[in-house]
Amino acid sequence: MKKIVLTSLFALGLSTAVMAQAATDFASVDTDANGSVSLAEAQVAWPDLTEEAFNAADTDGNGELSADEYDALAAANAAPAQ
Ligand SMILES: [Ca+2]
Ligand SMILES: [Ca+2]
Repeated sequence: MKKIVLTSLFALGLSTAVMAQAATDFASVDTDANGSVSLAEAQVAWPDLTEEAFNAADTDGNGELSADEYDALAAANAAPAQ
């Protein structure tokens, strides 16, 4: 499942668009500190993040990203260009 998510994120071209973003660790992005990252919170750190990509990263479909879900999204976006 994770590989499918990462592949879809790369397919959306996010990996290169947000390489220069700073402060993208989970605690910084979770600005209301409720333990999950909403789409709005994620888009502060990742302005080019689409709702489609967010939903793809939200593997349990609860509308917010857990730390694990967010880490997978961040790892996909932060991965070195191939
Ligand atoms: Ca939050
Ligand atoms: Ca979730």
